Amino acid sequence: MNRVINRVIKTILILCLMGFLLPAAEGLSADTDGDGLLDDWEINGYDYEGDGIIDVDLPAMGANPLRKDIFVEIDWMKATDHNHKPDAKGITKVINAFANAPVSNPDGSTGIILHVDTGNLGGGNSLNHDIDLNPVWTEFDVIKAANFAPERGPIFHYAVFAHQYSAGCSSGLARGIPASDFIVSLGCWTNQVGTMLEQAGTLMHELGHNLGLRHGGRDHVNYKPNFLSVMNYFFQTRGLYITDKWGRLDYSRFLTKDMDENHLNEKRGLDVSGGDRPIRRYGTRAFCPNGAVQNIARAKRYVDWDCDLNNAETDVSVDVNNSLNKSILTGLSNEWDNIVYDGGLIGPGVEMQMRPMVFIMHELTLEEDLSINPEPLSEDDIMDDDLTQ
Ligand SMILES: [Ca+2]
Ligand SMILES: [Ca+2]
Ligand SMILES: [Ca+2]
Ligand SMILES: [Ca+2]
Ligand SMILES: [Zn+2]
Ligand SMILES: [Zn+2]
Repeated sequence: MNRVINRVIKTILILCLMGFLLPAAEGLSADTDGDGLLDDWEINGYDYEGDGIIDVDLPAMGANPLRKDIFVEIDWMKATDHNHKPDAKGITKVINAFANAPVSNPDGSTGIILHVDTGNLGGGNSLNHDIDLNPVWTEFDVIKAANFAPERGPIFHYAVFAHQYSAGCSSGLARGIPASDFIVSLGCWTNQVGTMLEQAGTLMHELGHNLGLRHGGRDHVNYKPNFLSVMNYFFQTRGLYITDKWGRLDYSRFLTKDMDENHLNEKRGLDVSGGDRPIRRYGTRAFCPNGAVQNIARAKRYVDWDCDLNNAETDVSVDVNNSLNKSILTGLSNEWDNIVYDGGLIGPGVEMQMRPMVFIMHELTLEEDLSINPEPLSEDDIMDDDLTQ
């Protein structure tokens, strides 16, 4: 009884500190920061069965009721000669990408706190090696049932770093858009586990699908030069290009204008609403008319879209995303603003109101990755500082 009273008093105190005028009972079902995790869970912890015992101690894990938090548990397969445990540096890169997100919080801060549990929060662990998850979600669910605490369901995304699935060389798979389960499967990539950057980019790509993001922003159109995001296959395994280096992990944060492939003005480059400043150090990538990928060091102006060594033409026509037709490639507002925090099992009352989900038919394969990235990156090509804007 004392514990319950203490909890109520603590809640009231915190809600008062938060400036709430609502009665505590209403405050308890609120989600002030809009991250899908109720204020009550973030302040008191999450009580799965409603028996007064906290099952997921969110405050101890660093949750903040006034800042957006996303929790991910990762388990990984371990073989005798290789280990799919994600590189800690890659995890840090993804955490930094979310911390730098242009997303505002009720406490006046910006950014999203990404909590990745590879054992540090008591959940992540190694798994027996299975060379092929097949049928993929059937085998995934067997692993999940044995390695993921059900009381974490409304809080944590669950990820398995696996070898391969469905007898193919696909880099990963999210359960849907949005969802709360995903797989990273780089068994066909470098050393059977992928490089740090391949792992980090694919982790952020698949998590992005769980958070409602698509390959082309609002649509599924891939390889748009005006979509600077790890959701674009151009940037999944090497990150964005900025200040002459690869490796910036981000979802699109730019107000890029539409590109009309029938009428491209090379002088304008990547047109961004409000001027060049936000993209002044960014490059991009595009397909040339001969099907080769060109890397463009500075995308803000004078981009030779048709690859004829003249970058100042004002009306050229090129299928820059190699979709085999020429169309208008829609630009995007801040993709970070479109994040869906309560996809899949995340959040309260999920049985009653599961969000509609789109299934993903195809993900980046090794063959497709090699077709756009025939040469591996050297260490010199990759940035070492995450935070340089
Ligand atoms: Ca919340
Ligand atoms: Ca929060
Ligand atoms: Ca686990
Ligand atoms: Ca040209
Ligand atoms: Zn393996
Ligand atoms: Zn994808």
